[in-house]
Amino acid sequence: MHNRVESTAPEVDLYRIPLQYITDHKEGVSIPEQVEAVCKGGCRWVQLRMKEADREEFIRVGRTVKEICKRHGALFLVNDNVDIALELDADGVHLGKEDMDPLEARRILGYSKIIGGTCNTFEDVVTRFRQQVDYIGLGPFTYTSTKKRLSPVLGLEGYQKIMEACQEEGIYLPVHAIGGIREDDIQPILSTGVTGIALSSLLKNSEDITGKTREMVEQLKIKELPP
Ligand code: TZP
Ligand code: MG
Repeated sequence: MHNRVESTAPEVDLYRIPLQYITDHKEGVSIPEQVEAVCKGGCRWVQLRMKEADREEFIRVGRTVKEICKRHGALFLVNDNVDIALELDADGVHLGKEDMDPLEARRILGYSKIIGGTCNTFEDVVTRFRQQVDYIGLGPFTYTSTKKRLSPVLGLEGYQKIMEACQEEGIYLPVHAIGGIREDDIQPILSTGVTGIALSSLLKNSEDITGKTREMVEQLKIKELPP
């Protein structure tokens, strides 16, 4: 089931891009190499997340990643930092709870950019919806070492409850499940009404990043959406 409304970023229908790749440090596979590999596998949404990088390095890597995304027709979003998203003219920014208020980010980046926000509870979803984000990352599904200071895990039941509450309250927006997601989790998670999946370690740690991405794209192939 897909919940569908117009995105505030008018050019893109985010419901049609159900796989997001989130970069992470990996020995032996640079971030541009990761991005090239997932894009070759059909991923069309990349979030550049570099928790350890300073501004200069983020921008340097960001320029290369943006170029790769552009060549593949993939969205390029920046994690946390509105100022860097602006400097790189990224397609958007993903904001955590400690980051800038999405309404302020919107004022700075404008209406053509995509603004996403992190949520862990239904109350978070209500807050983000009122802040007019274009999509939310809802998680973590289960434990993951990719993120420090992890919020309580949701499990399938958590997604079920939150997605039901969204429907009851008429809250419709693209929702990407995130955190510790493996191949076999995708269909059960989608059955709760979640509209997409954000992956980092499953793809990054695969021996064949492109092949694994292709498999995930296939699993996430969207069916015809209602008008
Ligand atoms: N927020 C919650 S989990 C996560 C972020 C950014 C990273 C993705 O997790 P995983 O388990 O590596 O796919
Ligand atoms: Mg953040």
